[in-house]
Amino acid sequence: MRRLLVVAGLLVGLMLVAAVAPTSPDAKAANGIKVLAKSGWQQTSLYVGKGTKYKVRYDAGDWTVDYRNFDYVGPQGYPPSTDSQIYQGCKLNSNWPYARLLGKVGKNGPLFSVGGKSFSNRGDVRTYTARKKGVLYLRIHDANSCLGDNGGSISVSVAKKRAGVKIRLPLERIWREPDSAAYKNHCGPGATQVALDARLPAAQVPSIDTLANPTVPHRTRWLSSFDFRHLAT
Ligand SMILES: [Ca+2]
Repeated sequence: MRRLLVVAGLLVGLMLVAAVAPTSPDAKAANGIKVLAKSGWQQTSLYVGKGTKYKVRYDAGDWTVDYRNFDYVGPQGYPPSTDSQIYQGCKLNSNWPYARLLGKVGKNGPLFSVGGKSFSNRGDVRTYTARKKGVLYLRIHDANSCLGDNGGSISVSVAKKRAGVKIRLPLERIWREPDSAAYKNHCGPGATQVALDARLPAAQVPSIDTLANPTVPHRTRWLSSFDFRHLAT
């Protein structure tokens, strides 16, 4: 009998573990945004609130601030040896090289450098926290009056991070289960909700829709260890 209870307990724990997930990765994502070298500030579809975390990923492309005289480069812009050969009168900020990918949040938001050492290879991602609310704009580092001889484009993806499910777990912070198919959650979000309901105040039990959210990772995978600490508020 005791053994049965232990097994039942493990199963319930498993369903719970397998189905509640922390935060869904991206609530909203926009892929394939093409930032043109010949245009100034270009509005993206990403609107962020103050304090919102969002990320930008370099997908493809290169550009130049002078197609007749200078190479095409990625969002990091020109290396100092090249940058120093370019007439300096078209810079928005002398600290950054030409052809650097720049961003701002809101029409009058402060400029920031997106491209750089950590944002120069395809697939590179940079994460930001918005200091104020607004739409994300992107552009090449080259003044508006100097865009005529530019060429190329940089493609990026932008995504906002969702706040996610926040619950306070009264007991364990980490649950460990055998790494076995026997512990996979076959019961679905309803069973998970029941298991959560047994150990949390009603107000903290996530809805079935939340639990069934297909963007939530680990939902159907069996757990060798699942860390709940990042769920705790
Ligand atoms: Ca130019």
